[in-house]
Amino acid sequence: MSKKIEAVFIAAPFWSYVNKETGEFDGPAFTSLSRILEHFDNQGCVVYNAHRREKWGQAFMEPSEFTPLDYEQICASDVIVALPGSPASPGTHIEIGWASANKVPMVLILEAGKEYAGLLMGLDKLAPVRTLMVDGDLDLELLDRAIEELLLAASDRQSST
Ligand code: 5HM
Repeated sequence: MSKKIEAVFIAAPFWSYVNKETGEFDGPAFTSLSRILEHFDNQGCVVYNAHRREKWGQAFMEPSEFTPLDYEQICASDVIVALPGSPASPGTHIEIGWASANKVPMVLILEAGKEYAGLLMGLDKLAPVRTLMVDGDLDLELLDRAIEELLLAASDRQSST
């Protein structure tokens, strides 16, 4: 039987997607991120996400506020879905480090044909990580399946200790 997710954290590039002159958030990034957020909203779980919390850049929090908050929310999540960005989002890479160090199950979403840090590609060797290579729209069924596998593996690990 599949385990229900109670809380998910969605990490993705933020600062670089906000136009500093107009304050507008990047249109295509808004569409693809909103699709992921709504997917988890529809599952009835708690969805932690800075972009929505900070009104897509209209209400940026201070680093002294969002840094401990993001860390706590990642550690309180059953799973983190992370889009590291290429060019790399510095904040998302820090969050990926926090999640992997705390063994929070994680799905990495990478875009085909883009360059990523070698450390991302090897992360599944030290933490519960599944990587989805995406060409076009993210397949939400594949995302759910990756999460299900991660949670199943995590509960197997727990029951064997
Ligand atoms: O460096 P960048 O802004 O791309 O980092 C994005 C990640 O940092 C997001 O996943 C978000 O959780 C966090 N973040 C935040 O919580 C980032 C910013 C802006 O730098 C912010 N709040 N205001």
